[in-house]
Amino acid sequence: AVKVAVEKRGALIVLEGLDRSGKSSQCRALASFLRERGESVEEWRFPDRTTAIGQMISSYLSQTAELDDSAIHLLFAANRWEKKSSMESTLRNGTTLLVDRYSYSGVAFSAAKGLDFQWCSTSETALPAADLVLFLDIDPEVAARRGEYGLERYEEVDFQRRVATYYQAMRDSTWQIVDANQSVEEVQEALREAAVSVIQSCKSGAELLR
Ligand code: DGP
Ligand code: NA
Ligand code: NA
Repeated sequence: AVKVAVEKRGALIVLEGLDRSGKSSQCRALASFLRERGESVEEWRFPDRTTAIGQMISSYLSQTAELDDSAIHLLFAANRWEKKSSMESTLRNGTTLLVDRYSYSGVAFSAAKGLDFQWCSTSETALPAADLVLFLDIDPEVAARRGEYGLERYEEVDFQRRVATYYQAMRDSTWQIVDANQSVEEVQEALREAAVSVIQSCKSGAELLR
């Protein structure tokens, strides 16, 4: 591990996991908890379906549009790139970003379709780096039994299993693996501890271990 000195700023905290791992509701609960502690926090999510690119992605996901695998990969990436400067200025202003999915989804979901892993990673290079990745680890079979599964593209057990193997390949020291088979409260508790600690490090400009 190398030490990286950081300027004082908000933390970039990413939540990742398979579909129906509980990310979105955990993200919301974590944001409220942090705000109650007086932290400045924004909740973001990718894909951001509100932009022009995001609307194309949304049609693709709801299966009303077909797109070449590489083309949709690049659109997902572009949807992150179009937010790059806004992410950077928010973090510089001392606000923490809680982001529901990021580049790791970009690589894992596209590689699971059979696209080259390295090629998939290239479009993510030089986007702001996450300070902490909270990975909600759930068995694809368990996730599949949760509500609404199967309505969107990708929500299929064998595919999700492949996504999980690519997630596994990207784990590094910024990752915290949280067992998402635990109760909602236990999962939240684990997320809170990790988030508070990384926010503190970023705020103080302390050296982060990488
Ligand atoms: P969500 O809005 O979090 O339910 O995500 C929508 C779906 O899109 C979900 O199955 C994960 C997938 N996804 C998210 N980001 C990317 C990406 O960058 N590339 C690809 N191929 N799929 C993604
Ligand atoms: Na989904
Ligand atoms: Na979600």
